[in-house]
Amino acid sequence: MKKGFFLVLEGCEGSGKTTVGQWLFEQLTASGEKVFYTREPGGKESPVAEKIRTIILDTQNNVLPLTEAYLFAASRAQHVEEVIKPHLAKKEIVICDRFVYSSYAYQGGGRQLGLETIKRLNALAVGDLQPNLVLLFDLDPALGLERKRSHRQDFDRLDQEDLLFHQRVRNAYLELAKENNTLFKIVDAQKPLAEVEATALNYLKNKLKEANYALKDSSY
Ligand code: Z5A
Repeated sequence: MKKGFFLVLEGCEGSGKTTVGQWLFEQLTASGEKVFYTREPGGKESPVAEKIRTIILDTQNNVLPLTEAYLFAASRAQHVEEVIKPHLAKKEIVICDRFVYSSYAYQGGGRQLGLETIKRLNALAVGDLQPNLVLLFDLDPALGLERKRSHRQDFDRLDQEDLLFHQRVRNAYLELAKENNTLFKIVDAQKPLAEVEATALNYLKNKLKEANYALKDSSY
């Protein structure tokens, strides 16, 4: 059973979720909370999941859509059991940069394998693990790709997809958020970074309270 607090960050390329996630990690850690930061595909403390990540993202690999979906799910199955659940059992706040909703949006929407197929394929990998909160950093993919290109030279297999693919991903995310509006909170990622961070922190604080999570610093 989950005892900690499970926060998931989702969004299209360059939406800023990693930047904001790291900032949230620092804020919480500075106020004395025990926080664990990880990401998918792969995951901190999971060599097997990391090996699967390299297969998925390698631009030299011709990975077919269904194979790709299984690889993401396989990496997740390892990450959930080996990393996420044990940290939650220690009552920590787990921040996960991408989770199963990325598969719903990228493989279900982007690759057009369909949401139901991807849900079925991930059911065993995720089991009964449910996040307390999903922050969706929403941004026009054209802008996100531009942000990414201005800061990085290396692009993985999925980054290299065309704009239409990324627009399908965004639409799938927005549809998920609409259907699960108590779990998802949408953050406008086009706003200046300080504003995005403040909005994300505010949503997180409210959910921590709602979940009766025992914060070390009760004034937080
Ligand atoms: N994938 C999948 O298909 N299915 C799955 O199930 C899973 C993943 C789990 C993983 O790539 C790829 O796998 C990903 C989805 C797919 N692929 N694509 N395409 P990754 O792990 O290497 O990286 P990522 O998760 O895609 O991260 P990202 O999109 O590259 O970045 P981000 O976390 O969204 O953004 P960032 O790095 O925090 O920010 C990007 C830049 O923008 C950076 O220079 C910031 O300083 C800047 N930034 C951030 N916020 C702002 C604001 N508000 N204003 C201006 N500039 C900003």
